[in-house]
Amino acid sequence: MNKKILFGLLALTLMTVLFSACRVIDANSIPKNVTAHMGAATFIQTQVEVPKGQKLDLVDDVSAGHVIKNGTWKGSKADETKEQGAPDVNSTFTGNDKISVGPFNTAGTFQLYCTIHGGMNLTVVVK
Ligand SMILES: [Cu+2]
Repeated sequence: MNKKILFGLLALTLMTVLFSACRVIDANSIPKNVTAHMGAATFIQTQVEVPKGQKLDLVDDVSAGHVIKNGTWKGSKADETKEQGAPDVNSTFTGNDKISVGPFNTAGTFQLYCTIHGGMNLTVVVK
């Protein structure tokens, strides 16, 4: 009789521990990456701020493709300079897709550009 009660208590304790261990995580509480959206031949916002250590989601909202790399358009010339501390970025978009770049682990200002579309620049400020 006593053994049965003891076993019951033990099972109850075990179940309490198990249930409290698998608490529900609200999807909205998970930090999301900062996003930079792309149109047909431009970045929708030309500057984004990324918290240090986080990634950046590049989102192609249209059917046009893009090739995003480190560097910037200076007039009609592409300057492929990669700043010190910048993550390697070389992402090919085929349209209506999303690629995460980074993480950006160094504070500073970093330039990204599209090799296909002249003047398509994005400034990433990492703080
Ligand atoms: Cu482009």
